[in-house]
Amino acid sequence: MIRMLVLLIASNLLPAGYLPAADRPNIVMLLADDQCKYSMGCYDTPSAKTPNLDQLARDGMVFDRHYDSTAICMASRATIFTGMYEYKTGCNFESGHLLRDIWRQSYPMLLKQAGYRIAFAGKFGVELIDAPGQKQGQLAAADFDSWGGGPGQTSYETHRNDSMKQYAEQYPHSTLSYGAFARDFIKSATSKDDTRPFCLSISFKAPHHPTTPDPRFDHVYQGATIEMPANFGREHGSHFPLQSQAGRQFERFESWHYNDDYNRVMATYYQQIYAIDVVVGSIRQVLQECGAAQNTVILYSSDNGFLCGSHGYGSKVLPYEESSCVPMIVYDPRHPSAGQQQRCDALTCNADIAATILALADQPIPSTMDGRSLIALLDAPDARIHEFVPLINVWGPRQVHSFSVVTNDYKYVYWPFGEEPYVPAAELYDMQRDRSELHNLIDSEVHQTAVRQMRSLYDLALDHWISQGVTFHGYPRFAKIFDPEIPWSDKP
Ligand SMILES: [Ca+2]
Repeated sequence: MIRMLVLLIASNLLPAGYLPAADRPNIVMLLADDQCKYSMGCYDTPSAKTPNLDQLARDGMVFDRHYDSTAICMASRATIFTGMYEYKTGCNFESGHLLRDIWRQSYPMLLKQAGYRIAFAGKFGVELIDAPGQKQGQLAAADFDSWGGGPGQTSYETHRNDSMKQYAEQYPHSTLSYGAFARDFIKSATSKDDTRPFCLSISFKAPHHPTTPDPRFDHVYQGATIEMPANFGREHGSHFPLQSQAGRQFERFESWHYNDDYNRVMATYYQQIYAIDVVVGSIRQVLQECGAAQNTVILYSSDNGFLCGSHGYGSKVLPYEESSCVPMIVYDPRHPSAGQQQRCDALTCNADIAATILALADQPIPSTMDGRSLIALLDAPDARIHEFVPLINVWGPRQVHSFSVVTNDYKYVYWPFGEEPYVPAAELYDMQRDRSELHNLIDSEVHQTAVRQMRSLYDLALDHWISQGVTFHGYPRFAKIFDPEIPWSDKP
């Protein structure tokens, strides 16, 4: 076998960097949609019933400071696939689709080139176009060896997801259908007929609105009492700038009934996550049965977090912790960290996922990627891989557009909108002492050194946008919009 491989490499029949399958792990990348951290036992939420995710957390490493650099579905998914921040993918709901040239540098495509068998199921979240501005995009179904993905938001009703119809009778609710897809794919990919390692990516629709829990789990949270976060309610958001109230996040505190029916709303949200948890358990079970458990790395995260009444807001997009800082677990059974119940408080982000997957597959990480491999943190959880991470929002009403930088110690938020009655605003939060973001320190005398330091990192982040950002889909105009030195009246 080895001799044959040497011959194949010598004759250029295998891509550069190819290693025997046995030396490279399989990879399972699991992504929830709109899941906040206070929905999992392993993130200090005792009322959340997530036994399989908690077991994965104990077996692997839990990341406590993992940010989605854009806290909304489409842009975050483009970043997860490509390892690049939104201003380098040019991809968001109101901006435009993802260029095929950029998609070719995504982790699924690079793994495919490297000899991996690749599969995707669930909400794909982006569409591919050949040139900037093209309105109608396509899914990447043909690029995958196995495809259970769907366009747009997909449906909770399995029979409505064309590529998943074969599971509809047994699993009418989509969440469990993705578990069935995973089972079939893993069985096939680990059969003797295929010696390639595999990369399986599943993007659940859950727990995204419209709230649609699988009725087979109605019993799980019956009679449960859900604890409220310490910063729950409008009284804990009065220090936020007016801009933050201009989007739908503000009214959803009431229209989604966090204010007057918290227990029921959260029990239903948790019930949707419970079904994901069941799938996580079943995937680990099938990996065990197929003899692949010891050579399969599992990653778990969410495309954005969720404000479930914190500060009197609902939903996502805003730069605050509940919306931007999300669950992240990495379990590499081959690594010495496995089973050590380790946690890591280093700053990490969604752009790191692609870099991590490439590093696991022993592939070079393209220099265009902003992400860093998390393997360095598995090796040394006290290490640091980012000095700061940008938090971007250019979606929704202009009032809500914001650009922020977060470090291990602080978060600096800038709101440029300055049309009356708004005035441009900035915030500073102490991430070591005030993770609930209850005290805006921007005007605190003793914090002015920190303000200046964070402002210079902000300037660095904006310089990166200006020098590296795409020149299409409207992204260049943010160079001026996010420059705090330019008055609002001079902004495009
Ligand atoms: Ca989402």
